[in-house]
Amino acid sequence: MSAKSNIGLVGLATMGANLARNIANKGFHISVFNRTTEKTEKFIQDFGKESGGKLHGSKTLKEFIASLEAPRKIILLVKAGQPVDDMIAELSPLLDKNDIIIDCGNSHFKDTERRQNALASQGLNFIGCGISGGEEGALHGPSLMPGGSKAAWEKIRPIFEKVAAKDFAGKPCVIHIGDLGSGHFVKMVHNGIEYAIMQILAESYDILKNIGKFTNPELSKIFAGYNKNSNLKSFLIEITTKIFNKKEDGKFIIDYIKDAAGQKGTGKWTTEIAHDLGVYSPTINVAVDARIVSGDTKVREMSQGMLKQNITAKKITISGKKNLIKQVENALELATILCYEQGISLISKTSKEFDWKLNLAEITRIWQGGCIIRSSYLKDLTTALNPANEKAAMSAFQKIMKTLNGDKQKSWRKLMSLAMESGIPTPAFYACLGYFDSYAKARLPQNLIQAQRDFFGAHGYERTDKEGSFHTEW
Ligand code: 2AM
Repeated sequence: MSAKSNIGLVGLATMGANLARNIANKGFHISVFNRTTEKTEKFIQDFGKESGGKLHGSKTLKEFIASLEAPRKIILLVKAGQPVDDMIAELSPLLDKNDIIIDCGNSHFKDTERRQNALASQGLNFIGCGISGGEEGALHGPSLMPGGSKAAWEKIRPIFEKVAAKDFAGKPCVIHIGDLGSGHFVKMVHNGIEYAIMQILAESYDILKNIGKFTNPELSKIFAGYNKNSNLKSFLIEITTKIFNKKEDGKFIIDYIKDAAGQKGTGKWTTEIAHDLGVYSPTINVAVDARIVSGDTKVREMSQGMLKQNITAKKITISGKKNLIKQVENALELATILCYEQGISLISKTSKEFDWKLNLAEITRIWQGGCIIRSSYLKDLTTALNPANEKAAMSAFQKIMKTLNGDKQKSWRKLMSLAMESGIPTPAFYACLGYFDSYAKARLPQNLIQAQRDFFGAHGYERTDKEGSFHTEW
């Protein structure tokens, strides 16, 4: 190759390989490097032709660095954690001032800030870029959430804007999120919302399967119906309809998948920062817990015989089944809105705390395409969060409030009673309703907690009828 590549990428696992192909398909020359050289060779063998000669494999890091135009732009897609630090340590001595490393892995935003500081002292730029959309997104257009130096962003912008998915209006699903670790932070909260929505979908499945007695093909049809609702139409529901229909060797795969859900940490990190900053995000907390208990298989198997659910099973009628489908739809619709709300509140509070000045409307806009939580509801949410058009924002906000406050809420409450009576655990649905009910009350019962704290620890309390701090000899 005579001319130099526009960008480089290190790490050719599925996400890295697909992102590299996407970049080449968009017309950019890209050099790739992988620790295990055979993977690089196979990658070029498999996809070099499709790229029209735009993918260039390097056997050594030196060769890789030499193949890149200045300032060098290097995407890292190696395993999160120590491998990122290892790669940075190997790369940085070979780089020149103003070169840019872009970590597209799921790194903790505090790690990103540590790396940014370390590299800044060497005159190097480090961008922490969240990427969502899974393998398909990486290949055809992900949602990209880069954070770090604005000047460095401007250098990668032409490539990233071409590579990203498109929003509802056809604009790229990427913006400069903000300074420091804000890009990885926003991606982390995106994943927190993803955890919450996936959990309410799993609980909906449980209710429909075990109370409604619906079969897998029926479940697929029900979820396809939900996907016609403009507040629910989403990637997650779309894939759910496909999952229920998928057979292997004549068997529905869903019935044979073990129920222990995996997690890589972004959900837990979201709950940690929410607790640190005092942001109420109960559904994200519960979703993380639900994965934990799902993995506690042995204990559940042991306790199943001991813990007897004292319930009277009711037979469901045809009209009861129809009603149940609607109730679950209503519950899902309102709970989903509240899942997004919890994530947005966390981003908003963190932005203020760290003085990041994040643009909430733009953040939800870039989630409209490519990413796992893309959903048609994000159109209204983006409009509601955009202060630039006050009238439209107010109208979108009122529309959302009307949905939350209307008859669907009553239907959701009835469903929760039914789930409780039937012994179906729906902690994420309860958490969403608890979130709503807590904010719907100007006065909560924690006056009692304050009294108890003062009783046993003389912690003092404030009063509603006079100023100051008080203590009672109880
Ligand atoms: P490998 O193919 O040589 O294992 C996901 O694991 C990607 O991260 C893979 O491309 C993997 O390279 C790479 N990776 C994991 N640990 C790494 C490390 N310590 N240094 C460099 N690359 C690493």
